[in-house]
Amino acid sequence: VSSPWLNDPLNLESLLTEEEIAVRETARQYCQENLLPRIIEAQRTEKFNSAIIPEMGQLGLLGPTITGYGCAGVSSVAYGLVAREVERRAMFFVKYSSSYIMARVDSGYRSTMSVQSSLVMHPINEFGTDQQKEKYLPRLAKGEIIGCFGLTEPNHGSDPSGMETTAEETDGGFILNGSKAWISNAPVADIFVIWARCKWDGKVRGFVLEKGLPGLTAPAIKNKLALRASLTGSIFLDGVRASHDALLPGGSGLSAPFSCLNNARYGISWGVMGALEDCLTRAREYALERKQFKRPLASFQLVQEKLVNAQSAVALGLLASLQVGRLKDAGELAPEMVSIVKRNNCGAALEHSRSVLDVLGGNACSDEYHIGRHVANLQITNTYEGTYDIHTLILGKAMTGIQAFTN
Ligand code: TGC
Ligand code: FAD
Repeated sequence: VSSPWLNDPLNLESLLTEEEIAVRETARQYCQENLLPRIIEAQRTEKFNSAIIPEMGQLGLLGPTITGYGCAGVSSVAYGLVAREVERRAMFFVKYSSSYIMARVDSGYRSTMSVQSSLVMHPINEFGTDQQKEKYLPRLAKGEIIGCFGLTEPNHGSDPSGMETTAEETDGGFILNGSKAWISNAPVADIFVIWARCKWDGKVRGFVLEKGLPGLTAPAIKNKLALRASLTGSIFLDGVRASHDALLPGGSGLSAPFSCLNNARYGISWGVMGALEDCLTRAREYALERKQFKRPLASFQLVQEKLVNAQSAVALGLLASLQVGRLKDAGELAPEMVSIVKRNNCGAALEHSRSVLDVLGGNACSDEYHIGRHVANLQITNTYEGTYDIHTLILGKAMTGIQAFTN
């Protein structure tokens, strides 16, 4: 059973421009042809495929909202649609043997891509000098080099204001000391956007450090339970000497890294809806095929409720992200809008993927059924870029004027 309504119950498609649909189609084709065949092996072996970033670069999927420097200059909605494609199944069906299988991909691939676009290219474009932009953006856009974003530290995750990493000025530039934890792309990064507290005025600033600087190391964190298709690492800065050119001069204070998070959080709100769409499609198909008590699972009311709840969450979540994207492109974005969609969509994706996993019964245990992989990933998408609870408190503060982060 298939119909356009199943894939797009509230006709999101009718709200997209031709250009956005074209970008989405490019991403979809790439994801199905190039990412899909790689995901099971990446999940099992935790091996990062270094071809992926240049492939995405060739298609203009990196830093796509930036104008110039070889970037595509498309809308924030187009960027969101790409994030969704990278995590979701394709809407078209792939004929395989005698049945049709659904194509699907992974939050880990989206993570790799969104760090490059929102957390590395964005701060360089926003806070960098012309020289830094010319030097890094075209190569990042092509995927010739890969970047990472180091904000979180071993002792400071939800509360980056306690940051211990420092930068001090010396004759030839700066010396950085400290460490970062759980940093996507770090083990393979060519450049590191590092946020450090500057000793001369106590303010947080960003620095672009290049791989190979003495004292800079980024070991991988192995044996992760989630996001196994993307690489995550620690970063150690032991008296790293950087030249004056490393400083991103256009932003100081925590608002600089936080403004980068607005972009990435927005993209995640689309991406996780893609992952939930994949879970939903698989659970629905399974429920139609599998029989117990001489009836398809799909005929049981309790199973139908799980599917309906997940479908409604996807349909509403996508429309909310679309609206935030439109406001972003119109220059009318407030960070609280991003908190609403990041919190709502990540929370809903985790809740409903977990619920439809039950439909698989014992097969939930097999990686070939994929939903369990998404559930593990969605636990982390609900955590990084501000946990669900931290976004609750951001919104609680906005609603009441009272901050509830500390006493
Ligand atoms: P607070 O006093 O509220 O704010 C400090 C300054 O920052 C400004 N600000 C923002 N500016 C732009 N956008 C936002 N979203 C902003 N939020 C705050 C604020 O106006 C103020 O500016 P100014 O000029 O007055 O100085 O700061 P706080 O220390 O009380 O922070 C509160 C809190 C909890 C909201 C913040 O610490 C927070 O967001 N915590 C969560 C940390 C987080 O999200 N970390 C993410 C790390 S990166 C990551 O996870 C990447 S995963 C990527 C992947 O693999 O896909
Ligand atoms: P903690 O801050 O210790 O929080 C633990 C729990 O306490 C959470 O449930 C939290 O909601 C709760 N809590 C904390 N404070 C409060 C409070 N005031 N009130 C109520 N509850 C509270 N970071 C980067 O900088 N760059 C990256 O590229 C990056 N990639 C990541 C990739 C992966 C795979 C993972 C797992 C993490 C990544 N992170 C990255 C780090 C991520 O942003 C942090 O894990 C996240 O911000 C939470 O911080 P924490 O892990 O220190 O948890």
